Amino acid sequence: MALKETLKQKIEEHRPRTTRLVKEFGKVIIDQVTIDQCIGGARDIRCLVTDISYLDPQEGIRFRGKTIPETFEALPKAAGSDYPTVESFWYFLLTGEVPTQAQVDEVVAEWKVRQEVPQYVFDAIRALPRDSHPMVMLSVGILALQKDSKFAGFYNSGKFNKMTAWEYVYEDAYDLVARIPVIAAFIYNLKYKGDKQLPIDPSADCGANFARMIGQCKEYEDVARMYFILHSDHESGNVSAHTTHLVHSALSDPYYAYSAGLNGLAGPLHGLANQEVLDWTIKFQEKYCKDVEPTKELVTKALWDTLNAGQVVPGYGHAVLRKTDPRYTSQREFCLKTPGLKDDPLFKLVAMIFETAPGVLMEHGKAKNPWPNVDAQSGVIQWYYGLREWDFYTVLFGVGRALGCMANITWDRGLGYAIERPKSVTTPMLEKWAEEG
Ligand code: AMX
Repeated sequence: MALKETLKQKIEEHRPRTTRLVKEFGKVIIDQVTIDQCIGGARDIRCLVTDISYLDPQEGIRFRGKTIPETFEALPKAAGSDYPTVESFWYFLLTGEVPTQAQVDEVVAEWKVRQEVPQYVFDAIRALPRDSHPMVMLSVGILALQKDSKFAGFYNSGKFNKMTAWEYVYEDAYDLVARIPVIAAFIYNLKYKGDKQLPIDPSADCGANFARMIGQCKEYEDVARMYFILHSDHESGNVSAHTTHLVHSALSDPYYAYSAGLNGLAGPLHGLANQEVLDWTIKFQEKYCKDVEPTKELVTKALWDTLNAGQVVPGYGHAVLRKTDPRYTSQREFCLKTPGLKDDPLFKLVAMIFETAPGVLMEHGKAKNPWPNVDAQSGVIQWYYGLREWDFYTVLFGVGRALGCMANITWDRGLGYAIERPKSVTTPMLEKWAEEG
C-alpha cells in the first residue's frame, strides 16, 4: 500500500482510541503541577501526546518503539550503504511500519517530485544580508514557502472539514521535508561557497543528494542520512517540536509552524548547542594547546574556567535524559568505525572531554545530568568532512528535525487535537497557595 493510504488507515484505526480516552476517561488524573514546575519551564509535566517517539530518561529515544540501533537495523538501507534512506525513515515515522523496499522506492520517487523549490524562496533568502545567521535564512526560506500551502488553501476554500484536514497537512509536510535539504544546501553554497550552486541529482536519495548539493564526498552521504535520522525527533516537549505543535494547533499551516519551530531550535540551550560545542572546542585548542598535546588536566581547567565564568558547558546536560544520549553514542560509534576519523585529533579531544566533563559537572553539582547530549559529538564529524563553518550546524539539525515535527503535526490533525491553551496564574496566587500549603 502507498504511504498515504497506509497513513489514512492508521489514522482512522487510531481515532476511536483518542475519542474513547477523552469521552470515557477524560477526567482521569495523570499528573499534578507544583510551583517549581510552574516557574521552572513546565519540566516533566505530562500534558502532551505523541506516538512518533518516546524519550526514556535512562534509555534515551525510541522512534516508533524502536531504539536507534533497532531503527537502523530494521529499515531498508540505501544502495551500497549501512544506513537507511531518509525516505524510508519518513515512512516509518509517519506510519509506525517498516516499509518494504517497494514502498521505499515509491517514497524516493515521490520525494524527487516534491523537492523542487520555487525560485521566490531562493530570492527571499538572497535578499537577506549575507552575514545573516543561516538559521535566519532557513526560517525565512520555510516561511516563504507558505504562499503555496495546500492546508491554508483548503482552509480558505470554504470546504474545510476536520476529518480530512490532515490530508492537506500531510501534503505540506511531505513537500516541506523534501524541500528543506535543498534549501539548506542553497544556503550553504550562498553563504560559504560564493553562491556557486550545485544542481539536484535526480538519481540520488535525499542523503546522497544533500551530500552532492554541498559538494561533499561519497562517504558523507551516510553522514547526512545518519545525521538527519538521529536529529529527527525527541518526543514532543522539546522547544522545536513543542513550538511547531503549538503554532500548528492554531491551524497555522506547516510552514508557519515549522518556521517558528526553527526559531526555537536556534537557541543556544537547544539546537545551537552543536555550533557552541565546536566553538568551545576550537577555542580550547587555540588557548591551551598551541604547543602542547591536550591533556585531561588542561580539559579540566578549561571546563572549570567555563563554569566559573557562569557559562554552561555546551553539549552536556539534558532536561529529560539522565544518561549519555544514545544519539551521542551512535555518532561516536560512527567515528570509531571510520578509519581517518577515529584518529582525528579533534575527535580525540572530544573523546577526552567525554572522559572529563561528567566528573567536573558532578563536582560542580548543578546539572541534573552531567552526561553528553547529541550536540557534543555531531560537530566533529562535520568538521572532519571539511564542513567547518560551524554556524551552519544547526541548519543540519533543522533539516533532520523537520521529519519529526512534520510527522507529529500530520498526526495532530489526523486525531483532531485542540488548540493549545494552558492556563497562567499570578505570583500572588502562587503565594496564597504556598501559604495554604
Ligand atoms: N553546564 C553548566 N551548567 C549546567 C549544564 C551544563 N552543561 N547543564 C545544566 N546546568 C545547570 C543549569 O544551568 C542550572 O543552573 P541554575 O540552577 O543556575 O539555573 C542547573 O544546572 C540545573 O539545570 P538542569 O535541571 O540540569 O537542566 P535544565 O533542564 O534546566 O536544562 C539544558 C537542560 C540542556 C538546557 C542544560 O543542561 C544546558 O544548558 N546544557 C548545555 C547546552 C546544551 O548542550 N544544550 C543542548 C541540549 C540538547 C538539544 O536540545 N539539542
